[in-house]
Amino acid sequence: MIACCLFDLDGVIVDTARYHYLAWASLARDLGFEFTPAAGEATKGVSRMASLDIVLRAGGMNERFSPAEKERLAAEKNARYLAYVSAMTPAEVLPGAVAFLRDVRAHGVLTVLGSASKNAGTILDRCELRPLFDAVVDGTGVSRPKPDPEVFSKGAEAVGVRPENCVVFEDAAAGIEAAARAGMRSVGVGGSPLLAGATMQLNGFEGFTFEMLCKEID
Ligand code: B16
Ligand code: MG
Repeated sequence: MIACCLFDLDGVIVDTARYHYLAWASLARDLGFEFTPAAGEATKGVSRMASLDIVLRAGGMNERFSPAEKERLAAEKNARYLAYVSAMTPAEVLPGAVAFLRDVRAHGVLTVLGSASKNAGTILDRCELRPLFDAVVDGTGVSRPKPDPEVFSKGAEAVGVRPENCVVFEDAAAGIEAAARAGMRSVGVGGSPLLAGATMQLNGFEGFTFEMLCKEID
């Protein structure tokens, strides 16, 4: 029985990955190196400070900065990211996501957001998505990043549903691992071969229904 669907945000509901990438790439350029889109893949689903380490390692300068300097660099990247995010509109919600969220809720199933992002609240507001979630757990409320299961365990607790009755929708390998460690089934969204560990795969939400989900994994 499925009683709750938990959704990652970036890469599942909205495509903010390109904004994260553009902000990291401009920071790298200021530091004197190119941060390629291929290298940017490794930052998906990963916390802000862990992403910074990935970027600095790509430029061979991870050892160069003190913790305080790293905080400043992360804040600078976030300011650049927020410049993109603050201009987002509901048109940027990924195709079929709103229809699927509504369909899930019409079946009496709870919906929860489980994101690593500290900016999730801003994105939900800009894209008018808040009314579609019964609970929101994001980077401001968790201390251990994915693949730790904390974000999804807290999400299920917030709505009082047992892990075995939860399904997680994720676009990052770290998120699929977090779901498994939380004792939940998962849907790998986006078709990446890195999501092979998910219970099922889905290219995108267009045309996908709660009934199809149940038929596939329940
Ligand atoms: P912020 P998700 C994640 O969001 C992003 O995929 C990842 O690239 C980003 O570093 C992380 O949020 C932290 O974001 O800097 O906004 O706190 O996929 O878990 O929704
Ligand atoms: Mg994601």
